[in-house]
Amino acid sequence: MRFLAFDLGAESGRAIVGTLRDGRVTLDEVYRFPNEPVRVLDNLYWDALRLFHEIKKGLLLAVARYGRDIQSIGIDTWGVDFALLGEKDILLSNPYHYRDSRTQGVMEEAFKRVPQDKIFYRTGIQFMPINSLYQLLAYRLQQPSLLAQAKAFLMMPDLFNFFLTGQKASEFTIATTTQMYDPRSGDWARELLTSLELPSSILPEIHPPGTILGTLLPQVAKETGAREVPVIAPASHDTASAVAAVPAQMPDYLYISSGTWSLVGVEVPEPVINQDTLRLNFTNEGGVAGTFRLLKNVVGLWLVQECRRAFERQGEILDYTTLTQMAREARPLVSLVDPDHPSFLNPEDMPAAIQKFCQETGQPVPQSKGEIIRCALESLALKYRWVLDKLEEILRKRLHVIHIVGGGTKNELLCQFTADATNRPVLAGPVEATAMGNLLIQAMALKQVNSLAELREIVRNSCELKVYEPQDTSAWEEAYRKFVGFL
Ligand code: LFR
Repeated sequence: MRFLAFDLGAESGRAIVGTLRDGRVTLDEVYRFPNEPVRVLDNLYWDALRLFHEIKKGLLLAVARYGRDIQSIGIDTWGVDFALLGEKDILLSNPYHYRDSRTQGVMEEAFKRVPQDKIFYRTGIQFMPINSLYQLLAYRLQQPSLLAQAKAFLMMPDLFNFFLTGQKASEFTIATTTQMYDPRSGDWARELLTSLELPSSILPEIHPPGTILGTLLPQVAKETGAREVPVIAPASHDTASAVAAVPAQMPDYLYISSGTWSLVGVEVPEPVINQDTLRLNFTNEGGVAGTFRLLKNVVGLWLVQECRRAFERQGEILDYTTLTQMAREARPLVSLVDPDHPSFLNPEDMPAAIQKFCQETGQPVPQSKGEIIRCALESLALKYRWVLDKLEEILRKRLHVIHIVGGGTKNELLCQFTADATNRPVLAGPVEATAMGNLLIQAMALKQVNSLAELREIVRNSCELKVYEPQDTSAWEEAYRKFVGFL
């Protein structure tokens, strides 16, 4: 059977056809398109209509290659961002990018009205200024008349599903990223929203991952040559689809979904909402098959992506392989940064921000490109170690092995650093975990896969895992002691 997945990340989107046969899934990327945010005056937006256009183009190309074989379509995207629709379902604005600066200070405004711990005990979600809750509050504080016109709130994948099917619905995993969902009641946290004077009437009904949302609208089918196939909500949050496809066989593992962000955590049967997770700012996002994802957002390869863009602006176009090679040749463990320091969220010049952090903390300032990238990669690995330590503390058990999935598995230096910094073996792969999860959850909805365990078995049968054993751990232990001083 064949399924079509759209996986939209903060840098690019892809249309991938997956074929499930004899307990294995094979992937064919039929289309890849850039997802470039657009800065207009002081704000940063997603180009939602362009993205929908690209989705239709991907559909057209998938149909051109596979014809009537495609059984269903599923979309996943990054979390937290949303669109507001007004009368006659028009977009009231281009959806804002989560790195837009208008949410600065909004979280603190929210705490004045509802205490921070109350928000956490209601939602179980970590505090990040990018959360939809604070983005929606920013609308109320800064553009109240626009918010008053809103008839519907749709998270990004929900928006595209609406454009494809005409059905307004929300999917559970993406809904949890808002910090507006109450995992205990299984509904939007309406009381919390009311306390913040936010309308909950605009929120659509929430469906579990693997729900058939509707069928492709006739006009979209006509435009693309597709059949009127079902549109299925996979785990609509990209990280949830990726975690579903972690090829783990044994319990007690840590996963890292590695891309622009590194999402570092464990799968749990229910949210862990207590003093520890509040104090350490961990999150409980929704997962597949009744699970939750207890994790932490670590600023991931964003650091390297932004350094690369800065070098490009200085006239040097370097690919990731070259940059990583330069880092490999630099001296180890000289200077370290906290990757999640607010100064790295969206700096104008990432290498300069890294240098500034080192200078202000009295460390040698990395000078060459290799030194800067090495500092970023080592600091990421040490942050993973910190998250691992804290999770073991919260769960009161040892996590024996680390699974890294996603695009970041291609960075072998970072995989090795992760093994070294954590003193745990690392199993890397698959690189396409998100697409695999998306496709196989569609297969689950169509009764071709029976359980999450079977889904993971299919992933294991469909990819090679690369093993990294820890080396040179004493130097990393020493570096870790220094690193935690910067947090
Ligand atoms: C990863 C991701 C993270 C989310 C961040 C922002 O692509 O979805 O899980 O916290 O993007 O939406």
